[in-house]
Amino acid sequence: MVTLYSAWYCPFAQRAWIGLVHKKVSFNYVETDPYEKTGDWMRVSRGTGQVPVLQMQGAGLDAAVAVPDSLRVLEFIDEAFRGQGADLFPRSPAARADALYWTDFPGRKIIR
Ligand SMILES: N[C@@H](CCC(=O)N[C@@H](CS)C(=O)NCC(=O)O)C(=O)O
Repeated sequence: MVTLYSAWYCPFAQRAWIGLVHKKVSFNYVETDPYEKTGDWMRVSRGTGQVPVLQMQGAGLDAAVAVPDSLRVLEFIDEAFRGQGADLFPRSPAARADALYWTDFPGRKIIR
């Protein structure tokens, strides 16, 4: 079971959301106000208090996992659902490093 904690207006959450759709992963969408730092939310988000967070259990995983951060979510689902939907990142190490650099660029240089 896959759950995405998201906020509709958040470009980072939208990135994770688009990745799940691209990979053809079924998921529960949980609209969340990340600025309301309740105890539950801080636990779910592993202390980050930020959307997106992807929770997943079952489907061949040895343990349940909660993944905060949009880029980490994309990397995780690309690996966890390898062969399902389209690849999100290239397989070649050099092309992959380049794609990760540019995927990370907006968060580093534009939206801070
Ligand atoms: N580096 C994070 C940034 C996520 C982010 O900045 N999310 C904002 C909403 S767009 C948030 O949750 N802000 C709440 C807060 O910082 O308290 C990612 O790529 O997921």
